[in-house]
Amino acid sequence: MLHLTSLLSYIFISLSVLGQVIAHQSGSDSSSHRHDPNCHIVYVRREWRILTTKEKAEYTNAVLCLQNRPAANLQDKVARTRFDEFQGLHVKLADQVHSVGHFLPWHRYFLMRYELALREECGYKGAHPYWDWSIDADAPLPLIHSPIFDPHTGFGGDGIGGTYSVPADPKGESSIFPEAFRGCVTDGPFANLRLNYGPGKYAGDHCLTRGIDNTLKGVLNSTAVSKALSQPNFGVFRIEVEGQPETSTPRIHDGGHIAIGGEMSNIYSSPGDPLFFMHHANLDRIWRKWQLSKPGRMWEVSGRSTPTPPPFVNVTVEFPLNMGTLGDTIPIREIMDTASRPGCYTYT
Ligand SMILES: *[C@@H]1O[C@H](CO)[C@@H](O)[C@H](O)[C@H]1NC(C)=O
Ligand SMILES: *[C@@H]1O[C@H](CO)[C@@H](O)[C@H](O)[C@H]1NC(C)=O
Ligand SMILES: [Cu+2]
Repeated sequence: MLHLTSLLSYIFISLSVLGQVIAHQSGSDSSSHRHDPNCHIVYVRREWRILTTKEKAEYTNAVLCLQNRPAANLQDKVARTRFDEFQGLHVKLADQVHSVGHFLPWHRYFLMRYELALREECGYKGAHPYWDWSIDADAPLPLIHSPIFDPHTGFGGDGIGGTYSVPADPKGESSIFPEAFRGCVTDGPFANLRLNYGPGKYAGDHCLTRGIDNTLKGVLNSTAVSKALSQPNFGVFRIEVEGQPETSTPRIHDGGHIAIGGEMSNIYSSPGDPLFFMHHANLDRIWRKWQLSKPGRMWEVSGRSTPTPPPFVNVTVEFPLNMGTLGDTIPIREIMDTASRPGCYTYT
């Protein structure tokens, strides 16, 4: 009996090891990553168009719930809602979390806290979805035909011209590009959304804006994603994903922001558009795919800690991720494997 038990556990361990190896070879999440003992459930994030109409409504209803819940941090005089608090933190930290080595880790953790808020405060039961824009960029039709912009089963469509006046930004402190602000979004679940942060560093009641730009399709297509995934180390991978100003032309991160336009085009206030989280979930998926594509890449991180010189340190897995009042400060190490705590998710 003892002999049989040890034989069985030997077989079990062998199978687990085999599972890990297969996961590395295939470069994707396998079932072996879905049973991490530290997680009660490992959620599988899926592409928006795979969700049923009911699941899509459950997600957008949870976001609407967050937009209707009062702000938790009374020190924040601008935020009126929990949703505003996520946008507000991004406004405050934008100059510290872009063009740096922790760009991808910080945004991964930011999404984890958003997903947790949807779940714990708004009863959302599913995994956070993502929008794979490369599908739409590869298609011959303009981006507005994407199911993500559907007024009934998506996030609503383009901004309507003449419905919004962009504030002047003479010194460029808010990085506002007026031509990206076509107008207010007037259909879909977020048609009546009022934002209190933005645009840029401005703060005041205004509508959710967009200005869809099809000229970015070439930087969002499957060729662009393959180029990012083929980068040989984290340093060049991160820059190839993030884009300007470290690259001279847009890449998949900034390209996605500019393609949606309006609030999304702004480096400070972009999380005012709920599509921010769908776009960044897709970038996070691409990073996870790169992490699983070769042994060792799961723990690889590098790059400067501040965008402007000096002083800066080189970012390592011990570098702290500041989440303000939205979550504890934790080291990058804790978010590197999304299939373990606190993330507890994978992608399909
Ligand atoms: C993606 O866009 C680039 C630039 O326009 C183009 O060279 C490439 O062929 C496109 N790839 C696909 C799959 O359409
Ligand atoms: C950061 O790493 C680079 C490349 O390895 C090295 O040249 C540089 O001296 C490091 N900088 C600091 C501040 O540690
Ligand atoms: Cu950002």
